[in-house]
Parts: sequence; C-alpha cells; structure tokens
Amino acid sequence: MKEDFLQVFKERAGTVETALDGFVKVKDNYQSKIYEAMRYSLLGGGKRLRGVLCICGARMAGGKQEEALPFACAIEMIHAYSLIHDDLPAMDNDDIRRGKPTCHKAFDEATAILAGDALLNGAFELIMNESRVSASNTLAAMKIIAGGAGTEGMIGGQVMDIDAEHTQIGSERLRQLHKLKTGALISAALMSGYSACGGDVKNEETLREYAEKIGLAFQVVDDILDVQGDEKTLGKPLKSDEKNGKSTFVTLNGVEKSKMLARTLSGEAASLVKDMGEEGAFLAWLAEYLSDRKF
Ligand code: GRG
Repeated sequence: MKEDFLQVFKERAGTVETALDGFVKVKDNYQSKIYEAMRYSLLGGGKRLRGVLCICGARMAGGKQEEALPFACAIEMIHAYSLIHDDLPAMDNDDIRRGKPTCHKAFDEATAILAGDALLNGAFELIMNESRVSASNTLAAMKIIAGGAGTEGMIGGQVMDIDAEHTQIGSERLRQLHKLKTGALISAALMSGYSACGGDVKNEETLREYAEKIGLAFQVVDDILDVQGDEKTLGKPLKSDEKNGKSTFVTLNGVEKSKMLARTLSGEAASLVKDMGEEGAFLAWLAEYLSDRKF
C-alpha cells in the first residue's frame, strides 16, 4: 500500500515536471537569458509537493489531473521564484539549492531577481492561457493562489521571518510566521486545485485544516533537517538557520520535541482525511510520509 502511494506521488510529480518543461520554454530572442535562468531554477530538483497537492485538491473535488495542471505548474513557478529570491544575498544569501549553485551564483543577482519576477508573472499568465476549467472557477483558484503567495500569505511570512532574525521569538509568533511563509502556499496548492474543479463547501474546511497541519509539520521537519539532515540528500548546506540567526522549532524546543510535534501534526492531519475516499487515503499517507521525510 505504502509503495503504491509512493508510486502515485512519483507519477504525479513526474507529470508536473513534464508539464513545467513544456510550459516554460527558452525563446530565441534578445531576452533568451531570462528563460534559461527560469528553467535553471524551475526544473529538475524539486519534490513537486505543491504541484502534487494541487492535483489532489482537484481530484478531491471530482476533477481531473489535466484540469489541475496549469494551477499546479503555476504554484511550482511561484515556489521556485520564492526560493530564488530567498537565496539572494539580501535575504538568506545561500549558494546551493536543489543540489546546484543558486540562481544568482549560476547567473548574476540582477538576472536572479528578474527570473523570480518572471516566474511569478508567468505563473498567472500560464493559468490565463492554459486553464481548461470555467472562467469563474479559474478566477476563484487564482484568488486563492494570489492570496497564498501575497502579503497575507508567503510574502507576509517572509517579512516576519526577516524581522525576527537575530531575535528570540516565542512559539506563537513562530507558528504564525511559518503558517504564512511555508503553510500558505502549501494550503493554496491543495485549495486552488479543489476550487478550480468546483469543490463543494462540505469538505472545504476539513481540507484547509489538513493543509494547515501538514504545512506546519513540513516546516518543523525542515527545521530538524537543517540541523540533522544529510547535505547531499537535501541538496543544500546544513545550519542555514543558525547562519541567519533564525528562531526555529528546534532552537525553541529541541530536536526530540520537534520530531514529536511533526508526528502529532501529521497524525492529526491524516485522521482528518483518511476516510474521505481513495484520494483522502492518499492525502493521509502523504501527511505521514512528509513527517518522516529526509529531503
Ligand atoms: C522571497 C517572497 C519570498 C519568500 C520566500 C519559501 C520561502 C519564502 C523561503 C524558503 C525558505 C525555506 C527553506 C523555507 C522552509 C520551507 C520550504 C519552503 C522549503 C523548500 O520547499 P521544498 O522542500 O523544496 O518543497 P523543493 O526544492 O523540494 O521544491
């Protein structure tokens, strides 16, 4: 069963990867460099968790994988932009991401800033060009994605994160920070797929709660991996949080308590959805799988 679900995850991730490759092409014009930088950071390396969640949301609503793909790819493009910008010297100043030099190292800072900007704009352009669902469902899903990525979502979390550097913050503020920085886009991934395919209100709140829990668990594990992971498997150097003076779940509670927190959150998330049909069972497996991830 577990192997089957892992296989499903890999297949969906592969579908998102292939679609991204098809959607974001290098153009043979004066600005070809920007497409190369976009593709450099976008393709080959990410887990595609957000894209897969978007497909899950669509299927939960009774929709098809193909209908979710423009939204799934858009969210992966937004995620890639956030990583490019997060790695810049003005932010976390990281040199390695997804096992290779970060965008500003492989190209230059100006190109990395622009590649991030281009991915963000391209994400919404892609939805408008490629969406196969109704205009009203497309708009509803876009609203969810823009909200998750924006000032009351990921950008808001990034602002809180930068503000909190080299200060000791409490667990309430840390949770809120990560709910926005990491959780908002993860939630938007699932909920935009659901909305794009016309999901009814009945399951909406449960799915949102599920996404919130796995988003937080995902971040707790990220904090643990930053001190205990394997650099090669992770594709980035360890101790980035320490380097940037960040408060994390690990600095606040230690590794063991953080592991327990991740397991509890994932268990709670799994119980919410496990009886919601085949797709619910997959989401329940995914919650547990993520709490034990190594990369
Ligand atoms: C610059 C607006 C802006 C936002 C940056 C996402 C983010 C906000 C910063 C990334 C910092 C970070 C490492 C956050 C921890 C959680 C996280 C988003 C990890 C990376 O996501 P994965 O593990 O990456 O899904 P892959 O490479 O698998 O796609």
